[in-house]
Amino acid sequence: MEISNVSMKNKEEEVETDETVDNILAKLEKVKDPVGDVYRYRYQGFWIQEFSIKGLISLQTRFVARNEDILLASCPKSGTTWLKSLVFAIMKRTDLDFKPCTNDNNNSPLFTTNPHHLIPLLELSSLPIENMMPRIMNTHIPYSSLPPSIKHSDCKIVYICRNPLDVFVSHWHFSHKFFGDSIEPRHLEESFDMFCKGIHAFGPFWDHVLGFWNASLEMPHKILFFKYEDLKRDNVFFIKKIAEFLGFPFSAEEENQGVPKEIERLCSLEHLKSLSVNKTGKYSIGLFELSNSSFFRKGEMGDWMNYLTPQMAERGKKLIQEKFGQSGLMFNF
Ligand code: PAP
Repeated sequence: MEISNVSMKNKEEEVETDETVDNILAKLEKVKDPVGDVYRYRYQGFWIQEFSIKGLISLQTRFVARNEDILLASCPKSGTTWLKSLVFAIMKRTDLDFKPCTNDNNNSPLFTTNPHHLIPLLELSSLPIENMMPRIMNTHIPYSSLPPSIKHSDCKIVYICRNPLDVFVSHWHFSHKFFGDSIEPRHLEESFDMFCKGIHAFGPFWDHVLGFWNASLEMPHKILFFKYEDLKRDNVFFIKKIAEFLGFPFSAEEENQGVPKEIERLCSLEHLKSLSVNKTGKYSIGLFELSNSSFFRKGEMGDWMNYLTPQMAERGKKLIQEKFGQSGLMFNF
């Protein structure tokens, strides 16, 4: 494909590359979302919006992972913001300027910066933060489409997944933030129908999750896979597990000082949500600008019960059983 030499091209030729991407898009199957003026394109087996496909193509051709890199991966609305804050706090905990600390001594950047600004979304910026050591980045790109250097280097991947029905409901609310009053009740049913057909942000959900799940079974040293629900049930246990997996375990002294507990508090939904940066700040996604507050809502397990009809829930559960039944991965309802 012409795009493969993109990094060596001059500015004029890069315009040509953009056109080539547009040519690729023009050939893809696309479906309009029931909510807002959004199209999803089927690219390499997954339903992705235009700006993310452009970012993904650019990544696949330009990005070179390093052995010490850390990649946080997820299907949107599975706990990405939480994971970003936790991994940032874990990895920066010994740096004096970044120490987690409590409100009495609030020198962690998490007090003043939204986690999405601390850890870039690769397909959006295509750039890790170079002066951050190790480089920590995040992606919603499915496992099968990751740049080869991520798969073949020693770079570590931490994947978070969540009950699919809660993911759907969380995404539904997120769409509200974008399109507000233009949403009608029938859109919930239409959106759910599409979700069940696999047409969802970086869907099919089950293919996204199973891609990383299966890879984590093959390469447990490279991919740490866990659930939002488990993280909620025992946050400190997983904070320690993540630290260990990333090669930066807590010392006995740190444990005695209660550092993992401090990180739990710092990164809790209640705490992050209460910070002025997350109440008033802005974040850009593609052509949209949204408030940082859109990333913090309820964070409850089973919130789907408040929105899905019994028929919708039944259909969802059946589908999940069908898609995940053989995998060994279970979701509780
Ligand atoms: P993203 O993929 O667009 O970055 P993501 O952070 O994965 O979004 O999902 C947002 C969900 O995580 C929201 O869930 P809800 O809609 O069911 O409430 C949000 O409330 C939840 N969330 C954000 N931060 C935290 C946190 N620190 N702890 C627990 N849940 C959180």
